[in-house]
Amino acid sequence: MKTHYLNYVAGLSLIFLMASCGNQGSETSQVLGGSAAEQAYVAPGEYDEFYAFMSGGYSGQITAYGLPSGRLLKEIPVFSKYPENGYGYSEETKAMFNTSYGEVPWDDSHHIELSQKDGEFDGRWLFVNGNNTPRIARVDLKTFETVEILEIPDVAGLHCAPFITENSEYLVSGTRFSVPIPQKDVPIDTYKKNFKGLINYVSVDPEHGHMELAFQIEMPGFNYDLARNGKGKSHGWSFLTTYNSEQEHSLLEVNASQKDKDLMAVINWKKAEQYMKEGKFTERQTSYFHNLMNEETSIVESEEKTLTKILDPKNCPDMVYFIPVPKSPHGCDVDPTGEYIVGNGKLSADMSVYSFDKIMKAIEEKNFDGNFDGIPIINYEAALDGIVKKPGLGPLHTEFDGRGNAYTTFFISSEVVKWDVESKEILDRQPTFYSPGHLVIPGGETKKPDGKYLVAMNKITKDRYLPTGPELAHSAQLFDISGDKMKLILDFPTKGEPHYAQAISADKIQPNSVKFYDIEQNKHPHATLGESKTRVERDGDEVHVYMTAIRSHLAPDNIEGFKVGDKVYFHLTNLEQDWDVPHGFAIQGATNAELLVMPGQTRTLLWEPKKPGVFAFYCTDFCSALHQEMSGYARVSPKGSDVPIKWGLNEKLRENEQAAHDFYEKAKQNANIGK
Ligand code: K7E
Ligand code: CUA
Repeated sequence: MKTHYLNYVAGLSLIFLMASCGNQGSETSQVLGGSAAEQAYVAPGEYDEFYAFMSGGYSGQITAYGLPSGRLLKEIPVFSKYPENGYGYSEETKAMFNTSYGEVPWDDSHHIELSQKDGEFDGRWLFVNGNNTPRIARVDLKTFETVEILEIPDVAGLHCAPFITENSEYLVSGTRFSVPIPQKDVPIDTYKKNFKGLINYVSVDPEHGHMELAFQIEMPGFNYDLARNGKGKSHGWSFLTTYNSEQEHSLLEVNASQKDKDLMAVINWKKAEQYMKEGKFTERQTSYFHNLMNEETSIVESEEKTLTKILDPKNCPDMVYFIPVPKSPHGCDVDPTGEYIVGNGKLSADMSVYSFDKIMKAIEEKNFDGNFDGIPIINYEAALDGIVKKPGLGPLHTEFDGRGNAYTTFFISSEVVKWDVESKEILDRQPTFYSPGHLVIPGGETKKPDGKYLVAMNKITKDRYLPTGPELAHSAQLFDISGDKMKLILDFPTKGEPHYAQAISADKIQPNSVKFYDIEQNKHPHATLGESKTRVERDGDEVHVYMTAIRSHLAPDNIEGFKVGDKVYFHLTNLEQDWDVPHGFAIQGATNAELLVMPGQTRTLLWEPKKPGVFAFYCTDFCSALHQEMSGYARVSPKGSDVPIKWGLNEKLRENEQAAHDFYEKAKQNANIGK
């Protein structure tokens, strides 16, 4: 969000600084009476009504909160490696970070999109963008795990992403920075001649959710900022705000704010589909990665793709239009009926609301004001439904309550403003503390919002929480919007910097939540499906340890014969078939991470012993009363030593599978060991 901040001209920044330093804390303590606290109170043992999924901004991750309590339920790692559970460090998940730039272990994520069916959330998947290395990720909401990441080629900064269509047909995105396409070594001041934009359509497989780059539309070299797709009557259309129609390449905060209006791109994607079918595209060689978790093995498979299909508006009439929007727009939001499209100009005093019917009529009547690179510019007045006059300063994002009202955040004047979509009349305004970016109403961008709560995600929190050094907690503020006036009922800190969030009724997710992975379905090639199959195998310098975990021991727990310079792969299978019994694995000298293995799952940690000795390993998750006993030893001998590979658990160390088998057969008879 600092980028937004920098975009404001100096004068407005000053206003903003003054506004946010005011001592407004005392005001809220009055507002927050006992009844407000009660509204956000979820008693111990009770569940929240909604899940809220917040992007982590520069953390690259997603966090899941309960609403209305604001309780943090989970951090879901997506674009950044996560040593807490080994995501991105385990051999199975490393490939999730493959890109055309090599391994990229972090990113900046802004926009969450839940999958939709008929314009409503269906609770199946969660999509989020990677901003810096342009990518879109998919999280499976049955497991809250990132299962797929698709890179988008030839774009720079995938901020404008991933916006979903009403049946999850496509995720629409646009390039934030225009660049030479294909990339080439040219002087930066040849921007106008050489730099181009792309709008990307990624299809989503309706059954499995798999993403595929369907086509890209070549666009003028602007900055594509945010988008929404039509719904209901406007289904089949996309609306994208852009800035820098000046096509400047330096000091954008001044140079990209010269014109009174920028342009909103309006795309008829059904038409684009038709042109694709007719073969009106060109193909270009490129490079991008598609990383997908194989559901059977639970291993990420990574594939480099080399071809993309491009539609050029010049060869595809009636597919792309522009509409003038107020200066330096940000959010672009479509109301639940699909009729109204709100364009927020950050530097404009007013907000423009467009009518889909009027846009269609203007197109039909060719009511255009010239064109940009051959793309018709629809007459502003002809497309306009009305203007929200003087709503506040620095409008960013708008959501809807399904009762005909819109709610817009104002970054500079630090408030949420409620207004009537049809009459454009302002109905209420409530201060936020301070400088909100996005806001979210559960289902607030769908056809059926659940207009009970609103969460404003704030950028500045001075004086709201105990200090935590130079960086203060980011903050969300929960409003009750069920009445005429919005009512602030809760502050809660957030992780990273949330940009967008989406919230969904818990009953769409809770019943499908997976309790454990079925071990019978575990097709991991290094899975160990039973303690009797545990073993250690050497293959040159590589050693594979087929290890299992069940309360409260790791098997084998004594291993000898490792040598300095070996690459040791610990393939740990968690044999539990019970809810919430992960086992962990850590070994001294490991320089990557620890593992957290879910019940029924197999995960692999690479350990490269550097010196001789005996090293302890243990379970890192306090899994039972005897968790502290869940440990073992690995003996490392010098390079070139002839100490043989041997392993065991409560037995004389053995060297081969037959010995293992015999041991466990006997053990079973004695019923000492379960599996
Ligand atoms: Cu307004 Cu990146 Cu959607 Cu930040 S963005 S707030
Ligand atoms: Cu398993 Cu602690």
